[in-house]
Amino acid sequence: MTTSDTPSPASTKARGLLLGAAVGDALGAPFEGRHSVDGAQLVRQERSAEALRYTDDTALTLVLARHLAERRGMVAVDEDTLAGQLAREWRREPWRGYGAGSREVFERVLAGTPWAEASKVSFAGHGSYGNGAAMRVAPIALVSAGPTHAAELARKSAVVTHAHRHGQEGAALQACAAFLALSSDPASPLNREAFLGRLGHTIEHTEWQSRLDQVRRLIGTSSPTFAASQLGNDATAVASVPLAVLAFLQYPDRPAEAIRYAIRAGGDTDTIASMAGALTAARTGAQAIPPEWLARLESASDIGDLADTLATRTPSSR
Ligand code: R7I
Ligand code: MG
Ligand code: MG
Repeated sequence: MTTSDTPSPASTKARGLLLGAAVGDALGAPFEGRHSVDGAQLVRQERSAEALRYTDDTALTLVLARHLAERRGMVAVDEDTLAGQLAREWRREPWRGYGAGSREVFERVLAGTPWAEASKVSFAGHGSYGNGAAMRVAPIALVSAGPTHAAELARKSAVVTHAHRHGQEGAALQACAAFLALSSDPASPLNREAFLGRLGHTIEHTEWQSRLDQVRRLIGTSSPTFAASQLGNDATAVASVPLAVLAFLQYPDRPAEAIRYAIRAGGDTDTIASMAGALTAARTGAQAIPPEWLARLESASDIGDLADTLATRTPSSR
């Protein structure tokens, strides 16, 4: 906050990024795993007076955000420290709906196995290509000097749990997208073509390039369920991060609509809505998130304070 208590633009955007992630996660959580979600079900969830509880997506996003906030003046991501912090968060609140592969990694890390070994044990020894590294990565954008740097830091933060290349590339794509969203000017229309071009330039893997081409073709009229049928909507990185990017590109100036689009697509609703919410509200700022959602969100005030701390952090050079 500034001295006059008016949030600075950087604070408003940082708050948007973290609160957008948390509120998307919490709104999407009850629908995780559904084939699709109809409008009436979503309206009931939106109008309920119940508290919005977040899941593992936000719990680990906050761990990474605190990790970055603590490391002012140091290398932005320290893998050994981060692996322990993530694992301890799982042990503190294991009921938040963690993926099986991540649970296995955390158990081993807490038992003393180095993360480089622990992260390779699951899935027949090649490690996870789940979306667990992408779902937590958005705060990296707040300390990055540019989109390539965001992707590099994202891969460093991902490798401690996701040894498979696709798990890491998913995180790199989401972090790069978050950086671009955060640094875009909400007063001017988003240049979607330039946005996708920059993502494609940073994430070079051919599988991801073809997903970005599909996203480009789906922008416009495609319904959430059709988009999910083309891009996937499950808990793997390659079949979830592109759909979140599409939700953002459909509604870059309306976080609530981007979150609704992601949830209506079904599948991994908490995670895809969380990633879409982080991107959209990083561009617009937190004031564009419906205040009645934030009023119901668990720990919203603490999340906002953490965002303020990160907003004052200058980009890391490493
Ligand atoms: O990546 P991860 O932490 O999962 C995050 C998801 C989000 O939806 C959260 O909301 C939470 O519900 O979990 O956990 P992993 O178990 O490593 O990966 C997620 C899922 O991706 C796995 O449960 C598998 O279904 C799938 N998956 C794989 N399937 C086959 N082979 C990930 N890696 C593989 C693989 O190598
Ligand atoms: Mg979850
Ligand atoms: Mg999920």
